Amino acid sequence: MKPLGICDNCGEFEGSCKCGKGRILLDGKKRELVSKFLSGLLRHFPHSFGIDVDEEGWAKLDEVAEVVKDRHGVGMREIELIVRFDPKGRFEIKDGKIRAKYGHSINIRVDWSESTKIPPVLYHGTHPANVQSILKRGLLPMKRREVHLSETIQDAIEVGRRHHPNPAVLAIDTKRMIEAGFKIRKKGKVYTTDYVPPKYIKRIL
Ligand code: HQG
Repeated sequence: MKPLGICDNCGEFEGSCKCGKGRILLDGKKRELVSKFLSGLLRHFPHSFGIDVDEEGWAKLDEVAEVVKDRHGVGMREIELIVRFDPKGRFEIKDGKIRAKYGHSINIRVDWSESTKIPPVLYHGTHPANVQSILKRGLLPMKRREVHLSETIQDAIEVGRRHHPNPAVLAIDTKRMIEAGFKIRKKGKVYTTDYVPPKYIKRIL
């Protein structure tokens, strides 16, 4: 990941600032480390660190910042930079609170969406060994609260590469799903749903 920093002239920046006088607050490695910790904390294990999460996934930002400070030695400003420049829109900060937008395993409400404009086809990248089962049983949330879909084939390949170097890609007929009454939600750069039945799934790669 690119570094994140702040500059008196240019403000917050990713990579390098225009005037060259900016200060890096997080190098690429540290940025990724803290971002992954925040994802884990807000999606999977808030309670292990004494963090309370409300029914929509919100935690108090100052409490989260304290945990991040203890664990990684960086503060509120670094967290705000990570959230602002996150390439997938993983997090949201509002009214002194922070949440992960998607990816949860903890039991929170997921029935909200940033848009009702859903592309007619979305994609899902996975381990090739999962395809047979998916075509038989449909796409299930497995250990998470939702099924996650990508807007482009390239994004789906990247998601799938977390599971296998040469992932399978499935096309999901979201237009027909919506016509049939299924809800698709937009959260950051990602789309989510509760379940995709086999009849809306076609393997394309
Ligand atoms: C598979 C990351 C067999 C499914 C990513 C997937 C994403 C089945 C795996 C987000 C199945 C679950 C989520 C069935 C589903 N039979 N296998 N019936 N139904 N599966 O990690 O979508 O970078 O929970 O294909 O980029 O890979 O962390 O889901 O392979 O956006 O922000 O079960 O997490 O985002 O794996 O990833 P995961 P995912 P971040």
